[in-house]
Amino acid sequence: MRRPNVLITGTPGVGKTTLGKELASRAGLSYVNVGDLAKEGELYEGFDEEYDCPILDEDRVIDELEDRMSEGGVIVDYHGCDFFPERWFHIVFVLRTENSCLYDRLESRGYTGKKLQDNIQCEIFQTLYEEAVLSYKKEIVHQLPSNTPEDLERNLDQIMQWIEQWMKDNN
Ligand code: DAT
Repeated sequence: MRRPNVLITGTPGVGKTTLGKELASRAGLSYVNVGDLAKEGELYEGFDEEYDCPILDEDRVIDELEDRMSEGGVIVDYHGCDFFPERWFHIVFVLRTENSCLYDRLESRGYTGKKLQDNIQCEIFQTLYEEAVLSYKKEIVHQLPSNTPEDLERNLDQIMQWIEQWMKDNN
């Protein structure tokens, strides 16, 4: 049976992991957190002193995932989306969170100073949404509000419906 690949992207803290894991469990799809994958496989190509974080080796991430993606049925979670092959994804969701809400989430994650401010700006400037519409066909890119537990449930229901319909149409 063919199954779709779903990309969940957005600024850190918008709720990608929370949504992605629950969606994978409800839909019976597999879940890949690209940040964790990189950490486990040390898929890095240097260190960014300014942001105090390792630099992702995008080519190795792609090599690592290629076989799984071509099988289908994978939910990918990452705060970036322009380096994945466009053909991988059948649908792209960009989660969006209001600034004050995102600020609280990132602060409680221990973000401070420049890192905190840069992530808030990233959300204000819709950086990930713009990256998504430049990288994928506009028709497959959808923004979803991710502020409250009610938003989470609504997003889960909507994506589940989309997945079920996709499976009917493609099998
Ligand atoms: P991300 O993977 O985008 O970095 P996360 O899933 O780790 O984000 O969520 C960050 C925090 O926000 C975490 O404490 C769970 C909470 N959260 C996620 N989605 C939410 C929602 N729709 N409503 C309220 N809190 C949410």
